[in-house]
Amino acid sequence: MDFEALNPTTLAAYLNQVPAVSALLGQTDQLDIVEVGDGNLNFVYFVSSRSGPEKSIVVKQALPYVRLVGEGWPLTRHRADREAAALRRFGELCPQHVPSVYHADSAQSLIVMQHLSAHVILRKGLIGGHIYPDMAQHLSTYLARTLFFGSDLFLNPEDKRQAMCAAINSELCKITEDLIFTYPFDGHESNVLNPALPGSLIDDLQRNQALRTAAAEMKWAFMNQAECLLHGDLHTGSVMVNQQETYIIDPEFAFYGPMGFDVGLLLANLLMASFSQDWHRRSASQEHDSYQDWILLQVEALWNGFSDQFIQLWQQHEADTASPFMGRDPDGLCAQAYRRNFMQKIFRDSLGFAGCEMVRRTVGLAKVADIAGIPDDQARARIEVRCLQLAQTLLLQRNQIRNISEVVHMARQQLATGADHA
Ligand code: SR1
Ligand code: MG
Repeated sequence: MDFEALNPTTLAAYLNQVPAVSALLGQTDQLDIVEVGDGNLNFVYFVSSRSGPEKSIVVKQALPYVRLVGEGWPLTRHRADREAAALRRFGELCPQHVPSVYHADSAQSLIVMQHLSAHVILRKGLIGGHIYPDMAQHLSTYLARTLFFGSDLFLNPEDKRQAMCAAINSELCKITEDLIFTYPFDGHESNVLNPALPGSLIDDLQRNQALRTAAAEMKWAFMNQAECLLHGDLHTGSVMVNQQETYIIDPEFAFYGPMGFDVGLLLANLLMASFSQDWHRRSASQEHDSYQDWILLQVEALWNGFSDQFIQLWQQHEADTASPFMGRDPDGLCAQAYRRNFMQKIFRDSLGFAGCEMVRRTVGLAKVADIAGIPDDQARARIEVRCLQLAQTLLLQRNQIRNISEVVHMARQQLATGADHA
């Protein structure tokens, strides 16, 4: 069957032919199908059986363009293959935090997967002021397992090179190179600026040599540090949660890149979520100070949990195989020093990537609902200023900042004093 952009009617006919779907939903000619996608790229359908609505699946289809912009921004459907492969790989490495894939059809650029019907998008949950007690721990486990087991610290290097070639995702990497690392800093016409943002801050993004250099260094790292298979777009809109569980969805940007990119995007989106509570607190007329700080505590817990688990996996693997990455090391002290430096490098990269993500979500094309959803330009600008100031600090001081507590301390300082420009 040639590629066809499906709609609820044609999708029902299609799903009727898929044995894996029949096995899950039973009588598949009685389906309720609703398009629910609110992402920037693809179309997403919830599909349930009319006779048993508790039986449901998600269908995601990539069309040959960017949904956010329409047919004026063509994009091949290759990303659906990348996403299906990444979901399967991450599902092997961390099944408790990755939705199951039931069926993938490369010709239709379509994936049928587990419907997380009892979960919400983390970004929405955070905007709503909800606490998820295990979320940071779950995310750190996902990061530690996918990043460690996907790297040369664990894989046979030949296998890793082969996997890397198979995972090339050039078009989507180019989107990231442009939208995160280039356009926000060069005043590109696709940027979207809040008119209430002070011009001096925007000028600084374009003219501050140290800042531009730092952003270019992060772009270079993104393009050249093929350390392991990444999710590639790990913001809080790519996470689904409830009080007990956490799932990581939407890895269509997956590619072999620097570990700190996945970590940094999550850190940045949590920091922006915390800053945005200035408004959500006010608009809801609630006292949310401790909630704002709860999010900052998740920033700390996420990094510390990731770092501890990554090192544990590494030590355990080397103990099990008696084959240390660096070669024989009788008292283990050299390996210990190497591990310390290795984690420090991921930390610095994470801060640099977090800074770029915070800049692009503030001045670039693709926003975050936590902040973009604030209707009052002045109130939004006060939060955007904080984002830009912290982002600059992270980019410029990433090699001096010693630990995640310092980052959280800086964020708290921003919350106390940082909005004077707006
Ligand atoms: C046109 S795509 C814009 C953004 O949406 C995706 O979720 C990625 O974050 C990308 O940068
Ligand atoms: Mg996405």
